[in-house]
Amino acid sequence: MLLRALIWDVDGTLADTERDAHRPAFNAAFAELGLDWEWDEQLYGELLKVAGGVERMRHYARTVRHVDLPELELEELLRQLHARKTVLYVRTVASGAVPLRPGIEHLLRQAHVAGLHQAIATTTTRDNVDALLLSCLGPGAIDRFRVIATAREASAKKPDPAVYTYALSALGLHSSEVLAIEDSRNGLLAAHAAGIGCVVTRNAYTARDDFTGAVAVLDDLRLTQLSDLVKWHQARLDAAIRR
Ligand code: XBP
Ligand code: MG
Repeated sequence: MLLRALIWDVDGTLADTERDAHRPAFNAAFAELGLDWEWDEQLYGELLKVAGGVERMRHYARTVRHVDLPELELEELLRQLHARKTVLYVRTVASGAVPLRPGIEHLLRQAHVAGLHQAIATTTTRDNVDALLLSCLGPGAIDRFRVIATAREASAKKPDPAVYTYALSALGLHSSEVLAIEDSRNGLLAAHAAGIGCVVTRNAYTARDDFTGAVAVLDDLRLTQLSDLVKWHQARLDAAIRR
């Protein structure tokens, strides 16, 4: 099967958003709502094992801070915190503070020139994706992606495959015609559970994750060409046929 589309993860893959954009936005929202919660860089790295901002805060509240609010009250607090955190995150990204990771822009361009479809599959919030694409790639960038699948389209977060199965059906493609690009074990597991091969571009938070089964594991994509992605995709399909 020919490679017909690339499906990009966002946080940690397109840009290093977590430590210096999501994390401070969570902390600022906590402070604004009068909470004494604060996530330092190390703690945040541990909390990243829980995908999804609301889910991450819920996990922290219940299992680290032992918050014993009734469920409805906690959910309302989390809703308010997350709405505010999203506003603060979008503001940071819109200021231009978060660049794309090395190699991303040229791969996006090569894929576009080669006629591949581009899609996004992320657990983050749609406003965050729009802000990042606009800030890093300019007006019109959003239209370069045929499908943008976010927490809005798939409420079950990675490693659940829901966001990938949504992206596949919106693209109208089979899993053997696409390649995912991810930075984390949760992302890799989500892609695999949807039957999709996955290239991993690690970052400081995910460098020690277990990426068994990835078609390639790299520290960044600065030296990666579209021809490499095509080659890895084909090698995966050939290996599947031999099995
Ligand atoms: C990363 C996530 C998100 C972000 C925070 O998603 O798990 O939860 O950390 O964003 P991905 P929200 O790697 O799939 O892009 O607060 O909007 O959830
Ligand atoms: Mg990610």
